[in-house]
Amino acid sequence: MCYRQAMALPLIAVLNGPNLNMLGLREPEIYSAQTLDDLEAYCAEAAESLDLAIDFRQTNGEGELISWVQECRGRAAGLIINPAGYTHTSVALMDALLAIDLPVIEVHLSNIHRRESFRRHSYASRAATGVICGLGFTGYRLALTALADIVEVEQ
Ligand code: CA2
Repeated sequence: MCYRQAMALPLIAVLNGPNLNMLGLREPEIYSAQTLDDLEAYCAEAAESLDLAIDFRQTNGEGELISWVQECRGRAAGLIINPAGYTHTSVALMDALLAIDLPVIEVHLSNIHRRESFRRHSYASRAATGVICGLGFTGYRLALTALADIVEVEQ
């Protein structure tokens, strides 16, 4: 066993907000023809290649999403979040993200700047270290890559 394997891998929480459980079932031209399970498998494979562990979750509830963000404190090394519709509405989620003192990458499957004007504003972005949008599943892999770099520098 190599030295790296003997150590606990940094944990990255990958949190997904409302309606992302519908991935692959509707609007494939905007989001993806692949499902949320496919996205989880894609992230797990990317994380393994980067020596990261992930905790991948989806919820339709704002309160549950906020509780999961709070749980990251002291548990995770970083957070990837696609807040979905709460991106554009939730001051409470923004406050939770600001409070955890962790690197946060905000990811959107679609390019929120090419769509309706209400999607251009993100409360979550005020708390994000970085934002990736419009690249589909690839955005999650890029977010994991960025966090692998950030976490390594912090160690
Ligand atoms: O592009 C993204 O990832 C979004 O966060 C997705 C949200 C949307 O409200 C944001 O503006 C951008 C919507 C998630 C809904 O996902 C669905 C997937 C398939 C079918 C229906 C909804």
